[in-house]
Amino acid sequence: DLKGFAFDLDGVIADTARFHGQAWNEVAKKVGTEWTDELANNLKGVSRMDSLELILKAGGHENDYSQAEKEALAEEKNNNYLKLVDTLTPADILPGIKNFLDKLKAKNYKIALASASKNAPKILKQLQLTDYFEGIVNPADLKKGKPDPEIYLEAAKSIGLKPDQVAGIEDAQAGIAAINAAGELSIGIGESLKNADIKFADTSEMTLEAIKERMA
Ligand code: B16
Ligand code: MG
Repeated sequence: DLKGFAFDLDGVIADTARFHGQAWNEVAKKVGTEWTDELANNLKGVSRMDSLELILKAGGHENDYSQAEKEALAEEKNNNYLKLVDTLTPADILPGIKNFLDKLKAKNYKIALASASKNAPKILKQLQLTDYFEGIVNPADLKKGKPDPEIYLEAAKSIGLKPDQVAGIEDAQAGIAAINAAGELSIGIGESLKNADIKFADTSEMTLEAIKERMA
């Protein structure tokens, strides 16, 4: 029986991907990697340092920077990203998400956050959504990122549920893989996602009724 939901943040709750993109684009320019839509897409759900590695690799620069230089680049990206995050308000919550959270709360579903972002608590606060979440996984505690199931297993644990009682909601392919590997019901936002148990074109179409209908 479905008793809880684990939410990804970037791409599900708010469109912070455009801010990540803007901030990484600056880094890409600096290291001499061409910025493409494909590269931007591959960074979804991927941790900060792994994202930097992908950007360096895309331009053939993976051996050009020391660990300290990489950390400085990641910090610079994060500082630029945080300036953009500061502008977020509740008006930036993606369509339908507030209603969906209200509905889940009213029906006593447990709600957890399974975001790879170390900035997730700050973003939830700016969107005024913090109180909906009974469990928030701290990505700093994880050994492996998405597509590893760890973050979704921890999300279920954080709300006291077994994986088969939880549905995970994701916009990234690595996230869907993580949910499936955790043994949870996978809900994908985006028609191009593969292997999602249930898919919606965008967040506005995701309702509890539609999910139940498609589970039956
Ligand atoms: P930070 P999600 C992910 O969030 C983003 O999709 C990804 O692009 C980002 O690199 C990652 O968080 C880490 O974010 O630098 O803020 O720690 O989709 O898992 O909610
Ligand atoms: Mg995401």
